[in-house]
Amino acid sequence: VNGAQALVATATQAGLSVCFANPGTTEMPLVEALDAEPAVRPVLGLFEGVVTGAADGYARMAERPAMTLLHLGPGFANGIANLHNARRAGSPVVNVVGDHTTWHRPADAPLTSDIASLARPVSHWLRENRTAGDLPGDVADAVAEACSDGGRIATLVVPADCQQDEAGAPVRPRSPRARTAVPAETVRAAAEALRGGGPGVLLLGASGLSADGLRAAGRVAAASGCRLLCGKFPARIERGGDLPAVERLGYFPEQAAKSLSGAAALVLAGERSPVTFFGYPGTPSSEVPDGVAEHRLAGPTDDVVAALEELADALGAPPAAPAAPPARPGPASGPLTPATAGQVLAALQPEGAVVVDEALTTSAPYWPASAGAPRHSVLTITGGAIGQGLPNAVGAAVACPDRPVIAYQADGSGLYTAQALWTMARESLDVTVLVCANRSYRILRAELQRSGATPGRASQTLTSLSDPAVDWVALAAAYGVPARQVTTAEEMADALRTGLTEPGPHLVELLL
Ligand SMILES: Cc1ncc(C[n+]2csc(CCOP(=O)(O)OP(=O)(O)O)c2C)c(N)n1
Ligand SMILES: [Mg+2]
Repeated sequence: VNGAQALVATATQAGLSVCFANPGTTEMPLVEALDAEPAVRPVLGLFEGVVTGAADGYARMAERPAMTLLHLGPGFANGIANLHNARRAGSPVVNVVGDHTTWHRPADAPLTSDIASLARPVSHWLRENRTAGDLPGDVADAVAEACSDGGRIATLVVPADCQQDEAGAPVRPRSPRARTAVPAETVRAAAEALRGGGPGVLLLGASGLSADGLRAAGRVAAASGCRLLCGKFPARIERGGDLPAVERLGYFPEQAAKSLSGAAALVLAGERSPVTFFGYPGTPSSEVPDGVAEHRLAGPTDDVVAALEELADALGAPPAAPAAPPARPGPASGPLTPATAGQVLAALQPEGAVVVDEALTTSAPYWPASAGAPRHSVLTITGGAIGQGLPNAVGAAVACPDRPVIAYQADGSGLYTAQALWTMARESLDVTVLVCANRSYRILRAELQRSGATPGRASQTLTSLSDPAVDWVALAAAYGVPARQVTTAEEMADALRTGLTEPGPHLVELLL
């Protein structure tokens, strides 16, 4: 077997079954090796941001890594923004980056670059493979690293000759490091803090937002009276049905302050201590109000679920009881606004839906409206690098072929990685894309307004998406996705029902 065949066999044995790819000449031996391995599904992305964002969405839903296949430094660089989101999400991802044949590097051919320097900031683990003989072991290490601590980004650079040369046999899977157990005294301290008398807040993140984590958190809330919150942009949260409802920390500093005000104790369970999204003059970075005692029960890479269960036990909480779901909104009518659009989606999303929320300024009213929807998962833009939504939806649909995926998608952000629509069509993915066409970078206008600036020509030009307006129906059609534009809540409901009923991808342009 050559290096490429040993790489694919080693990865397959370790449980990888999907390769999101945009290959070039230096990856051709790997493409040939995939030809001979039916257990791995090859999925083409037409831009590397689609490839890496799909791997992130896949990892969040499958809870195991996909492989990405990327072309040298420039190909990797195109995928960095969504690897940044994946790193922030704690998603397991195995990047395989082809490089020039080792003896060709000194020739400084056009595609030569410093791949390691590009990869390091978004990779928890990075290795440059040197020989075909090392390759199976390097791959086994990469997969184990990606699966460690709940999820990490592992990047392996593989020269073309190492893919072609004779390698040894594939290597058996290596054990990942488990999430770190939380010490008993840390649990005791958190219990003490929540028992302390004043109102408590339990701020949940990472695996604390899984169904098991939420049920344990519900027990903690029942025993202590604390409120349940999650961070601004959770990687994945289970919601709806009989799960305890969780408030989401507000985006702007004053909204976050409101969420946390009045708390006597703040216990972090899988979430970092909250900070403002940007540095606003006169506003401290930390969002923890003065006088609130902060306790870290568990960090994102810890075993948050076990820590929450132990905390509930320490508080003497009874076993988890199903929460009474809040009311689900009825149908909306009239013009489309963030409120009516969110209401329509919350009213119609089916049981088991995966909602990828990159709707930015349109999505706020959707969150409370959907608390009473049937059980579903929500994925959000963890690292703030826009262009995550459509690729995440691709990956989620590949990971969960039996669940409907709904991409609630802001228009400007959607245009960063619109090529993902083609992959949805190519792979017949069951995704309904709801594009929130406000035809502007609306959030940037809000930020400009907050800063007190008087908008001038540049502010207008650099935040407008009209003139010409993007024709999403034509754009979707060009990528092979049937689409429709709607202007009222009733039309949106009709188009959403069609998208959810018919197989394959659909796009609905919501004219807001
Ligand atoms: C990779 C990247 N580039 C640029 C930005 C800056 N940015 C943040 S939001 C935004 C525009 C968002 O507009 P849209 O997606 O239409 O959402 P809306 O604000 O209209 O709801 C931009 C350009 C970013 N966050 N990430
Ligand atoms: Mg917009």
